[in-house]
Formats: sequence, structure tokens, C-alpha cells
Amino acid sequence: MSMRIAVLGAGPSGLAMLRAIDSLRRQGHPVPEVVCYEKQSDLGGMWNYTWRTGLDAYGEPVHGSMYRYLWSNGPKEALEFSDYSFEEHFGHPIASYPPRAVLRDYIMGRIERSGLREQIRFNMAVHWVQRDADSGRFQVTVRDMKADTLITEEFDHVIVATGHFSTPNVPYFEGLEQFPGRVLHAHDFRDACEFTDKDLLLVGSSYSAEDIGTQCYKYGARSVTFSYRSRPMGYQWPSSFEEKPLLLRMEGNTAHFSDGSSKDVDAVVLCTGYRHHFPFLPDELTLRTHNRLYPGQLYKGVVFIDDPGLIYLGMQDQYYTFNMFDAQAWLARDLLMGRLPLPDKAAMQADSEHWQQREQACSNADQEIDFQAAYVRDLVDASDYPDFPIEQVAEIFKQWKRDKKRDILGYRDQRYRSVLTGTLAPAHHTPWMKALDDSLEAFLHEPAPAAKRA
Ligand code: FAD
Ligand code: NA7
Repeated sequence: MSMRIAVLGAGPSGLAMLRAIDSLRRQGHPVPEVVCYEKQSDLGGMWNYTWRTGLDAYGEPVHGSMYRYLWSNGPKEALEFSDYSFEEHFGHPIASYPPRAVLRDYIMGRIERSGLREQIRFNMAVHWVQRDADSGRFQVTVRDMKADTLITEEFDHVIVATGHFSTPNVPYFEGLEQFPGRVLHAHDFRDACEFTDKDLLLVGSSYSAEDIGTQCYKYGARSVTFSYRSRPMGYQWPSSFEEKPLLLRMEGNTAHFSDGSSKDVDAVVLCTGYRHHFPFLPDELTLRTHNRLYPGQLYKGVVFIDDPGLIYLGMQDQYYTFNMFDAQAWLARDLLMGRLPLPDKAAMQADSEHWQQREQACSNADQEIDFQAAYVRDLVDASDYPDFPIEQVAEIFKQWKRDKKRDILGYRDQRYRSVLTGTLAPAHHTPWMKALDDSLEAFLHEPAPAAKRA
């Protein structure tokens, strides 16, 4: 019987695994049979926008945390697949900060052109994975959501690619239950227009707080107040923004902060991050980590050391995204197929601890970027994923950080050079703050002069 691999999730990480195996097949090598289970009705993972929140049409938790009008929060030149450039996909250069639909189109294009869609079984929610005591293989039980039946199949390897920005981390703050306005987690945020003319409180001081806050401002929020636990973001905010220390309690619609100050608000958005959550895995197969650059328990950031037949993709906190998932998938493929040797457990643990110590020694964003660049370099050097100038990408990330410090509302108007094609991205036809239409069509095609004036 040929090797069977189950890929759980058809987001960028799971799709990277499909592509990695396909690239080997195209070189003429025999490859395992791959089945990818995806609970959504289409591919793209987080990039597949849904208006739904809470439970989906079949009672499964909604995966999507993305919202309308979301534009890439980093330059596209930093995430470009090294085997499929943006220029190859779109046929011409495009601006550096595309909206969500454009990035989704790019992700999907590589899969559609490789004919890999047929390997994905949609509307299939993975409910349980276990090692079968007799066969030693993995039993994967999925719920066919449309038929409402359970199906179990056996596999030699399982790739967990279900993402980790979907299950919200929701702390409690005294008085929230009496708050007269809306309280939601960033996971359920969808449309900034809901908060036009409102005073908003965003708890958290990372990417979600920053992006939801600036987006609500763009679509007409009256004021934005951030509350931080550790440190303020420290950008040069417009005058209607404030950064306050930790929220202590709500009294009616008044938020009280740890410095004794207070603010009346209309809505509270908890931008307090996400939890790694794998309800379909037994204890002995579960990765337990917070959002960090090098989760423990994993060799090369992917192999579950306690059971190396199990792979986790994309579980890191992320500067690098799509190209890192690719590099992980290519390496995992080679380790699973025996094309590369897997060291013994002690060696895997020692290697993982070494990387974790390096991560802990990082004290600023530039060092973290260099750390993740070194990690991706380690993966790419070990596999045949097409090499790309990973260290140049690190410089793009550092420049991106500087651009944000200089102009948090205008950084998306900057342009970067592709490390693959050498092409400098064209300027977008409309500054980000004025670009209210986030559709693919509006992004790719400059509006006619009359439409522009209107
Ligand atoms: P996901 O994209 O989350 O895909 C996981 C897939 O697994 C989903 O399709 C899901 O339906 C499926 N799944 C989950 N559970 C099950 C189950 N039980 N059974 C079957 N299928 C299941 N990255 C960037 O590079 N640039 C950005 O601008 C950016 N912005 C972001 C904004 C937000 C709000 C968020 C939340 C993330 C953002 N990211 C961004 C990071 C983003 O998570 C990654 O780009 C990427 O989507 C991660 O890919 P993934 O495949 O690991 O996970
Ligand atoms: P992050 O980057 O994990 O950040 C979570 C933030 O939430 C961070 O500022 C935390 O503060 C804060 N947090 C967590 N728990 C609390 C409590 N109890 N009280 C106050 N503040 C808290 O998640 P994001 O959602 O911003 O970003 C995740 C992804 O989504 C990212 O890749 C983006 O591209 C989009 P801390 O600094 O730890 O004190």
C-alpha cells in the first residue's frame, strides 16, 4: 500500500504541503496519496472571507478572523512564493500592499494552475485524530458537514495546518456584562462602518488593535482608544487616538484604566490575540504553545517530537508567512518520505531547544526578523524549495517597520522591489487612506477619471 498523508486545512500552510508533494511528482518521483480535509467550502484559509461569525451553516465554529476592507499589513514582496511570483500570477507588476481579495487570488492561482483542487475535500470538518493501536496508523475522523455523517480513514502521516489565529483569547474585564454598547473580540470584527461616528475602545497593542483601529478611523470612527497590557504601540497617531494602560473595569459606558484615567466609549473590541487550539487531537498529540516565533515540542518548527509522524505547519508567530509555510512544507515532505534523515529524539529536542534559546535572546523587532530569517534559511538550505534571498526579505521587513514608525496611516503607500523578479512595485493609483473599495477589480484597475472625481 502506498503512503497516505492527511492534510488538515486548505489555507496557505496546507496548500503549501499539496504543492510541495506535487513538485516532487512533477520531477518524476513516486509520491504519497494526499487527502486534504477543509471545513470551509473553498480554499484560502483565513484569506477566504466570510461574513459569518460564531457558528457556520453546519454548526461548526467559523474559522475566519479577517474583515472587510482588510489590506495586507506587510509588503507583498516579503511573502512572495519563491516558485510563483506575483508577476507570473497577475501578468504585470502590482502595488506592494494588496487588499485581501488580491492575495487570496494569488494563493488560489498557484493551486488552480497545478490542478491540485481535486485533492481537497471541502465541507469536511476534522473531529478526531488518533493512533490506531493495532495498525499504528493515524485514524482521522471527519464530519461530512453536508451529509452530517462521520467518516474515518487511515493515514501514515497527518499534517496539522489548521492555523492559530482563529480561536480567540478572551479575557474578562469587570463590568463588561453591564456595558450598554457592543463588546466583541477581533475574531468577530467584520465591518468598520458599524463604528462610524463611534468612540471605540480596543484592548491590546499588537497587529489586530493597530489595524482595526486605523481601519475604523479610515471609515469614520470618532475616536480610537487603545489599552495596552505591556507597552504602548507608540506610533504617531492622529489626534483622535489615545493609548492608555490596562483597562481595569467598565462602569456603564466608562472605561477606567490603571493610571486612574477614564474614557466614555460606545463599543469595546478585544484585540487580545488567539489561542492554539486543536480540539480534534488527543493530549499526547497536542502542541501546547503561546504565540511565539519558535514553539517548543517541534523539530525544525514542524515535526512533533513526541510522535514524528505528525507534522504541524504554520504554528509560529509570523513575520514571514507564505514563503515560510512553503519552506516548512518542502522540508516536512522530505523528512516524512525519508529523503532526509530524521535524528533521534534527543537530537531533535536539543536542536529545538537551541532555537528556542536563540529566540529568547531577541530583544527587539529587528532581531526577531533576523531570527525568523535564519530559521527559514535553515529550512530552505535543507530542502529543494527554490532558494530565494531570505536575508533581503528581512531587510524589507525592517524597512516596513521603519515605514510604520514614520507614518502609520501612510505606510501602505510605500513600494518595494521583488526579490524574485527585481521589479519595483508601481505606486497604487489611490493612497490607502482614500482607497475605500477593497475589491480586486478596484485594486487592479485605475478608476476612470469621472469615477475618481466622484
Ligand atoms: P489559515 O489561513 O488559518 O488556514 C487554516 C485552514 O484550516 C482554514 O481553511 C480552516 O477552515 C481549516 N480548518 C481549521 N480547523 C479545521 C478542522 N477542524 N477541520 C477542517 N479544516 C479546518 N498574513 C500575512 O502574510 N499578511 C497579512 O496581511 C495578514 N493579515 C492577517 C490578518 C488577520 C486578521 C489574521 C487573523 C491573520 C493575518 N495574517 C496575515 C496571517 C495569516 O494567518 C496567514 O497569512 C495565513 O492565513 C496562515 O495560513 P494557515 O494555512 O497556517 O492558516
Ligand atoms: P497578538 O499579536 O498575539 O497580540 C495579542 C495582543 O493582546 C498583545 O498586545 C497582548 O498584550 C494582548 N493581550 C493578550 N491578553 C491580554 C489581556 N488579558 N489583557 C490585555 N491585553 C492582552 O495577536 P493579534 O490578534 O494582534 O495578531 C494576530 C495576527 O492577526 C497577526 O498575525 C496579524 O497579522 C493579524 P501583551 O503585549 O502580550 O502584553
